[in-house]
Amino acid sequence: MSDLSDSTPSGSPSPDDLPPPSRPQPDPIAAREEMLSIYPDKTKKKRAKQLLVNTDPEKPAEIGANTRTIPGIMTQRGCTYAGCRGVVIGPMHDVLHITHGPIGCSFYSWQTRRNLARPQAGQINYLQYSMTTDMMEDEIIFGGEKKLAAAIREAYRIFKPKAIAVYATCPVGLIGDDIHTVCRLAKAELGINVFGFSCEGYKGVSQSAGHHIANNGVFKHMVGLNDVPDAGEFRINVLGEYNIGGDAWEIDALLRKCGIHVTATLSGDISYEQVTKCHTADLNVVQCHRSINYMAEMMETKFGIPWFKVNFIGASSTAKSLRKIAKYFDSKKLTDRVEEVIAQEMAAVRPVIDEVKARCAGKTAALFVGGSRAHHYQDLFKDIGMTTVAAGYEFAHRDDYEGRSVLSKIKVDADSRNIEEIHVDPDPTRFRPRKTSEQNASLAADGFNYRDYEGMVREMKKNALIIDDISQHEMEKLIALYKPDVICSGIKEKFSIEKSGIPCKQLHSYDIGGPYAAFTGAANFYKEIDRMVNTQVWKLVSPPWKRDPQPPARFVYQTKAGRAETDEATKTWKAAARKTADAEA
Ligand code: CFM
Repeated sequence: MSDLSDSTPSGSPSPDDLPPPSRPQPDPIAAREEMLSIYPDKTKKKRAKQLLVNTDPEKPAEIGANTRTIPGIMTQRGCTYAGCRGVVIGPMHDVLHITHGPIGCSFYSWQTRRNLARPQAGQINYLQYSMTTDMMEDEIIFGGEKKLAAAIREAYRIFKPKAIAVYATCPVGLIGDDIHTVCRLAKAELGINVFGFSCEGYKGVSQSAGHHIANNGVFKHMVGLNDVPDAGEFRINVLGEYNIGGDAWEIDALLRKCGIHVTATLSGDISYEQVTKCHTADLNVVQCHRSINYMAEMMETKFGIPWFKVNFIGASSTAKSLRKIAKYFDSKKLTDRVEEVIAQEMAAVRPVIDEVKARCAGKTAALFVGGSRAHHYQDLFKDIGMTTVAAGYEFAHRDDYEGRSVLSKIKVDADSRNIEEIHVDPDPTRFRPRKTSEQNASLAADGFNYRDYEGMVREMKKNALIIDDISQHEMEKLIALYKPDVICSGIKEKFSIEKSGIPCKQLHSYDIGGPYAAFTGAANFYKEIDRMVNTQVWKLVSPPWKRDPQPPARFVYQTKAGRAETDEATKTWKAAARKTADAEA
């Protein structure tokens, strides 16, 4: 049964309720084999673990995730510095962010992510600036600590911020600059909060390591500095929401309409002050589990704030999330208000769904992005009758695919051991359980779960392809074999996808679109996808490699049979090239 058929959606529709894809689908096992067939044996063995067919959604198979990308493979991933400075802390708009390193890292993290900020009156916004120590050869050879100290002083003199965060890039770790001592001394000298992050790009296998480092630093240096709670009832934090394209504003407005007060959104359009008092809230809801589950856990241990997973992407998922928050607070007033708001919002969204669904049902999508959106956005597609035939994360861990029940089984390898796990104890004076054990028991009896993330795989259709850290080669094969109606990914893949005649929706930046969160955002997304999958323009695309094909590459590692096959393909290519040349002469 589709939850969107009545006025009170309770959750996202099951993938089994979707209309069958209108185009015949390839055999997923053969498709997987074909994607893997080009790799040399060792690479193939490793990629095979990261490329699965969802044969039993109820019992997700073990997937290889959060391991190093094989050199030579074109990956979508970013670096640890990007995950720390760019993703988790970068959006804090009145913290001054200084990148300690050569100019490139700073330049490429300068307003490349659409984490919008609209500071309140009297607040300041430093996000338009890119500050760096601009390390040169001298500092690489003789050390950059003095230059960093000078940069902090200079930035303080000009801007007088409340806090300065310093980020180490690769060379800083290699030469051994001690940024933490520099920060400590600057903090004593200037009397403001100054702290550093050892988030060198190479620290982990992807930006995911940077999330963890950022969570640790924010928790150690910011959370808990201000014990004065906000006024207002039903105080929550929204964790893992970064206000891309204005999403956090949509969520905030919706919650306010319900009478729920957001103390802090970590980290979407957030001020330093909000971070310092987020431990005074009564509940943490987690939108992006991958980037911030560490913070949710640490806040629960130290301050007693429970957390659960929500999803404000998709109309039905948003309604479900609101209901769960209302259930947690156990107030008739709040529950009634939430139902009223859902009814109002759905009345506005339903006509859009009906209209769009009529044109989109049966179409297919493939999603390859980040560590949470490849999952969450499937709900938006389900709402309009579209099936996700293949999906994967860039840098998620096994729990984001298979659910948190596998957490204890995840092997700790050398790369993950590299990232500090900070030990947290209950705060001697400020630990305060938000619910009594009787209240929790009654919630549990009602089927209510805390710390609940079931992961992506359970919500995907049987036999869908799950591909972790997809390579460019696998993407090209996927396009050739599946011809999805739309692919969601990022800027690095966008143009090769579109040159293949398939529209690409960027799910990192939303291109120039958004917001897509909550009810109004969902309607925006449905309309955008309708436009993209139903336009005729993609049929007119003739990619340059069709007109001017390149000779097939012959790899040294290929087997005799494989080499013969490429030689044959080269012969065909030569003949075709000769024909074109003759025609032109
Ligand atoms: Fe979380 Fe994000 Fe994502 Fe992410 Fe990111 Fe992002 Fe993302 Mo780009 S925090 S994991 S590291 S939802 S920047 S706002 S879109 S890859 S899927």
